[in-house]
Amino acid sequence: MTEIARPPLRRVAVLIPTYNERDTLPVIVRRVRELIPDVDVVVLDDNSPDGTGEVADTMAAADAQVHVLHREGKEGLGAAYLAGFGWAMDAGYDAVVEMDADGSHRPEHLPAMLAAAEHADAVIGSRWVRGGSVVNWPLHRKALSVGGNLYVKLLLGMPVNDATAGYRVYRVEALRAMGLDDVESLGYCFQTDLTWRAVKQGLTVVEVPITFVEREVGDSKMSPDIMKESLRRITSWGVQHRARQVRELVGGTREPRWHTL
Ligand SMILES: Nc1nc2c(ncn2[C@@H]2O[C@H](COP(=O)(O)OP(=O)(O)OP(=O)(O)O)[C@@H](O)[C@H]2O)c(=O)[nH]1
Ligand SMILES: [Mg+2]
Repeated sequence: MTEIARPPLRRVAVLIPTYNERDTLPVIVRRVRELIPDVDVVVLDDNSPDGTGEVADTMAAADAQVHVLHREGKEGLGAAYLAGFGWAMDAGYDAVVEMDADGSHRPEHLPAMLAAAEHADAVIGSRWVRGGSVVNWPLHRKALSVGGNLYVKLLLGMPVNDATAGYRVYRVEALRAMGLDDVESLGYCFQTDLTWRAVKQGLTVVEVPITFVEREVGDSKMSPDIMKESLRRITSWGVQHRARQVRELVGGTREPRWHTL
């Protein structure tokens, strides 16, 4: 069980990873800045061929609270976020927010999520708790998300309903406690990976209901490889976790560290 101090959140950075989001990015940045003027925005661009990086530079030149991290090429969501976390820690932020560029993560939910983060180490904007919902998702996307979360729960037994969600707040002290040096997850599996690390550390993870709205413009970056990576890694963590539980049960050393199924 890791107890970390939770001073009031003063400096918050909203991290927005982008790959070919030149049409969506200006809209989301403007909405964040208008709705929650105190928070800063950091765009994490993987050298998008469509010129998203230059669009971000133009916004940063006009607004001192908008920053851009230019990365060399497409290395996946996980790598972009790890770079963003490091940048935000060095710059002295108290917390970071993970937010997609495509409008799926509505800034209107952020005040409630930040309020929850005053008393939590990590906050997940959750589609699958009471009050949460998804708008404009075809049935197969819903099935994938519900099925994926069910699989995560069965294997890892985490008390989290939307472990794959990408709209989050982390206190920087929580990120430090989670030990992110050996994170290998590249794609969206990164989200489950970090949830698992937070739960294993005994950190307080809170879910706040959100309405997730499917993107209307731009292309999805979801791919079969990203899904395969999730399946492979989650299965491997689950097998290790369940084997450890069996060993503890047989050896009589089991201690209830967190609620498990
Ligand atoms: N920097 C960076 N950003 C990425 C990468 N892959 C995806 N993203 C960004 O991560 C966010 C989520 O990606 P989406 O394509 O919207 O994924 P999704 O929400 O699962 O798919 P849709 O439902 O179709 O929108 C977007 O802001 C993307 O631009 C990457 O390799 N590098
Ligand atoms: Mg999306």
